[in-house]
Amino acid sequence: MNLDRFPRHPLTFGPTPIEPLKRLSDHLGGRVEIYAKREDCNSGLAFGGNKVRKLEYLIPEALAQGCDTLVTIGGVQSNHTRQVAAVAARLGMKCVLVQEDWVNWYDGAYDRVGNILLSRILGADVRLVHEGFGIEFKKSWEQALDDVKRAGGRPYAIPAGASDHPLGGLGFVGFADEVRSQEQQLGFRFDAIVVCSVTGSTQAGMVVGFAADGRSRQVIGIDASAKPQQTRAQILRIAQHTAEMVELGRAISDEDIVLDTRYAYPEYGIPSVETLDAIRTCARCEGMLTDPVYEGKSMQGMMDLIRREEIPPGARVLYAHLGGVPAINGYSYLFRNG
Ligand code: 5PA
Repeated sequence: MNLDRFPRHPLTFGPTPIEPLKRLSDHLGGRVEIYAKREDCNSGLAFGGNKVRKLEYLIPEALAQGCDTLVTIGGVQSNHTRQVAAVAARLGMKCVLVQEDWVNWYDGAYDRVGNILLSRILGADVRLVHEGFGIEFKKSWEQALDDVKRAGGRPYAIPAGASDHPLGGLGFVGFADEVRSQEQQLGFRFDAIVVCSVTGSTQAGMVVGFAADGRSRQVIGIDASAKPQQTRAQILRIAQHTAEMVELGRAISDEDIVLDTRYAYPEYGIPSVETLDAIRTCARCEGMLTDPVYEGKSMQGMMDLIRREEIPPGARVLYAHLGGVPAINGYSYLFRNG
């Protein structure tokens, strides 16, 4: 496998820490050891998160092509768009963000707090578009790219979640390499890696990276899209393409992908009672915050898999914390009593 031949523009602090979640492990019966890898603390760029790690591999291409404007898309409370806005600011580029109505949530300040607030402060041109959830290429995004071109700019096109892009899977191949060297220091290997999936390149990169030592099926994706067929197909497609790019040495097939579809209910962007319980439990055991859209659902999934012993006693579990906490400001009513 060869990741080093791809140029990387450093935007993160470096390898992210792995820390034990001792009190959460005890709370769940003490039969498994839970650790968290803190991608949520990976960068000083507007709170960081999983997209910054992916963008490290896209930005060299944007710079090489002489682009002056990053153009991307997400929901109103997208973490991805906020991270693209911060990266554009750091690089002295312009940024156009298409923010669609991906989530049926009507908190009064939803489009003024959290991620979208930060993106506006970061100087992005934020465009609200009334279209529903979908991880495919959207007309609104293509329109924004055309607008930049017509105005004489040079746009660099970043699809939703920086996923369906030839370089989108590389960042999380690097994540797996990083975990492997941290495992050497820790003196053990993780039996399961839990990751939240929506646009798919986070899990796809991990699947390829962990396939290198036979652990693709130990990457447990927790779907948060509530459209799991689309997400699963996208994970597979990105993983297959990424495996070829990094010369994994074997093809990735559908059997390499584990995507648990039990926790995305009631729909994308809306937490269930169980999601809220998981957010509170993790916060109160560990002081570690998760959000109602993504990490709250993967936290809920991990806790349930441990309780059901589908993650068996004795296992060491790595929870990939991918960021996303700023969105919690858009859900304040749910937490008005804590
Ligand atoms: C997101 C995505 P993937 O999209 O790579 O599958 O990652 C899922 C995910 N956790 C997990 C957090 C905190 C995330 O932000 N966010 C999207 C966004 O627009 O923010 C791409 C959907």
